[in-house]
Amino acid sequence: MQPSVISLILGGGQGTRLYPLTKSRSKPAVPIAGKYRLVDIPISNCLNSGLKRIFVLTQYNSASLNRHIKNTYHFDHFNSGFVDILAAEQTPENPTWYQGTADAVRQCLHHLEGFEFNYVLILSGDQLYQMDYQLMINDHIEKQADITIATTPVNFQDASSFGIMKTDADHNITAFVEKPKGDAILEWASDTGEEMKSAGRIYLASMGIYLFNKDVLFKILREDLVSTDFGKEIIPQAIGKYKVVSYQFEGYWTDIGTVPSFFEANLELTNEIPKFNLFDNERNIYTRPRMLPPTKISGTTLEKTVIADGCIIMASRLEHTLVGIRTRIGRGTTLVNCYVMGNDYYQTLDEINASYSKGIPPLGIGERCYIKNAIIDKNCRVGNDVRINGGPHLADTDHPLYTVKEGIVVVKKGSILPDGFSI
Ligand code: ADQ
Ligand code: ADP
Repeated sequence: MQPSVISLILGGGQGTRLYPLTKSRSKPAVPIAGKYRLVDIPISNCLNSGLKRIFVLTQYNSASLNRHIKNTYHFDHFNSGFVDILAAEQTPENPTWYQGTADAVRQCLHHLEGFEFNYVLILSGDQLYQMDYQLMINDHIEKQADITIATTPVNFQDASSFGIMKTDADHNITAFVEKPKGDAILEWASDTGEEMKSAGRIYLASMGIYLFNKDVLFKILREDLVSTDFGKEIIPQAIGKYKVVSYQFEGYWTDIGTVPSFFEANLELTNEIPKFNLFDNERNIYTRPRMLPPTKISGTTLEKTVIADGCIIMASRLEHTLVGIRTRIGRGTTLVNCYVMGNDYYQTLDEINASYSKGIPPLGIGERCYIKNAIIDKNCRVGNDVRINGGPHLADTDHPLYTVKEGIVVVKKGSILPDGFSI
């Protein structure tokens, strides 16, 4: 019999690092790879690992997340699978929102009590990777661990963004520090093997993926009502008290919790052999089946470009660009290093003509535009002759229609950029 596991996906706090993509939606609902949502990644990993009881913990019970989960993840009557959203709720015992990752899990424990399970798998909602959690679960059982943390070797530069640990020869974690800074990192080098060492990846980082024995998790979170975070408090305090083990993962894994990392991970999918494989017979990434028509392209030169379903593309050139569902791009337009998220619906020809007559561009990107280094969120109306030239020369800004973060221009959802607009 398979071990009995409940999966909890941490869907995000305020989502400030992904702002403005999280301005009107919760983080798990942010669209990635042209047709998926962030939350589809951990959910698909769970389903592909045979784990079908999944809760998504989120602060904002946004309509689009609800709709996405409801329309996508259906299980038949013959199995006990479900994907349920647990939004932060005020109760007499908990008058506040989730104060951090551990607090989010603590506040949800009462929802788990009616289920039978032995292990709780805690996952981040903002990472891009494909992982068979069953291998981690088997390792946890074999090593008789109380807590297992998935780990990956990182270099000096990245080490300050992660929980870094040391292990003994049996992979027991002997010390853990959350996001060490500066020279303090140097003390945390580990023997990660010759291959990793030659790439400079000598620091063992937590992937923020935790497997707990049920009793241990309940005990820790109910005895200590003060700690709010796994990385800062719960994990460091558990070392020495419990058997905390490292499970080293060697595959592609990247954190996509910030605008630059999100942008880079999406555009990486346009490479000839992307590190994240969407073209896999065994490991599907699931999402909402939308029954969209095939994409139509005319007169466009395409270079390293991925185009989702239901688009109408007349552009002259798309380069290193990811185009999301239902996108319309007009003649003479060039996009370079762009992620266009697409639209939620089509306009009829009458609606498009009515838009023009009111001087409002229709949904999509107009004619003769030049757009570089940008994310265009959903349902934007970009007029003709619009010029966006993102890059390090632009200072970080938050304009009503767009933001700039580290040179990446993010046009906010539903923005209208009139003809000739320039950034
Ligand atoms: P971070 O990713 O910086 O580090 P955190 O911001 O706490 O940690 O987020 C972890 C996950 O929980 C994210 O998916 C986030 O969206 C979600 N989350 C945060 N606050 C939440 C809340 N209040 N309610 C619901 N979900 C929430 C963590 C670990 C590090 C580890 C990195 C790996 O602390 O040790 O190295 O993950 O990415
Ligand atoms: P996705 O198709 O990416 O999964 P959503 O789950 O947000 O996106 O669904 C598309 C949304 O667009 C739905 O809320 C739908 O009601 C909305 N929508 C459809 N047609 C229109 C329209 N003509 N005007 C405004 N919104 C629309």
